[in-house]
Amino acid sequence: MNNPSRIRKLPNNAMGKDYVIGDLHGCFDLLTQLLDQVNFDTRCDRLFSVGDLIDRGPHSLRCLGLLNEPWFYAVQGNHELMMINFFMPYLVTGKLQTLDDISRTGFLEYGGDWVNEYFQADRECMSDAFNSGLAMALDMPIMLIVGTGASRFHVVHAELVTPDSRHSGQTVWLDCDIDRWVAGEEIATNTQDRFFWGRKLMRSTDHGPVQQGLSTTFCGHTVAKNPRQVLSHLCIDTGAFISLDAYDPESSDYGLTLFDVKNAHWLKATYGRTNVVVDTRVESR
Ligand SMILES: [Mn+2]
Repeated sequence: MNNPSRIRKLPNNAMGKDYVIGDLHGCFDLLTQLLDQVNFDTRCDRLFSVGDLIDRGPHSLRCLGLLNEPWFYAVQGNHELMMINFFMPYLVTGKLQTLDDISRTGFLEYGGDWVNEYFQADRECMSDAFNSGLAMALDMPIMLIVGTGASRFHVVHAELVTPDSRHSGQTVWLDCDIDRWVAGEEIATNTQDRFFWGRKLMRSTDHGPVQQGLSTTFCGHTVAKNPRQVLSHLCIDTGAFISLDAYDPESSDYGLTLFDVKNAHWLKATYGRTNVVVDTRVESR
């Protein structure tokens, strides 16, 4: 799956502000709340997403529709990847007899069952609205590089950890590695897998020494109550969909996090709470 164009480069934002949003998972209304709170200006501000727009929450297709907006930039998450793999036979043939997971991708079990609503059994296909969402998901990059020099930052779904860190002594990929991929060097499959699925950094307390040379890298994928930083990775998945869980006594500690890149502060919106929590603390390990 080598395709260097799947790393997208964007210039600095000279006009407005840049924000990064954690795993949306269909929680469109929490996003609206956050954008209202910061007076997000669609004419000059930009919103970057760490991926996983879909599954588990109530408005997956609306979240995918954000990809139509000129101010919205998202990387593919493992949930988009699972959806694409699930629908791959359909993408090839254009026909869909059932929604059974014949390729065993796990997509329906891990929150993808919302797609049932858009399955048109009589036409043996998905609805047009769904098809356009799926087409946009296919076109998402796997990494964003935003800005240059000191203001450069990256967006990736899970992590930029090297697969052979134990032997090479290099834990994370550096800006110079990423620049080589942009220039056309092949990205190995086991490297790309970690962009989508890796949890080494966020789960580990023994992550090796800090390595200079990796710009701030926003990621999601691994849930905790608040944003936290490990090496140059800043994980902002704070479990938006968990705040929907009425049976979890701690559900209101979770929510959707919006990170203001320049001012390094963040806001969290939670189902069941009317106020948006504003905070600056980022746990660092
Ligand atoms: Mn996720």
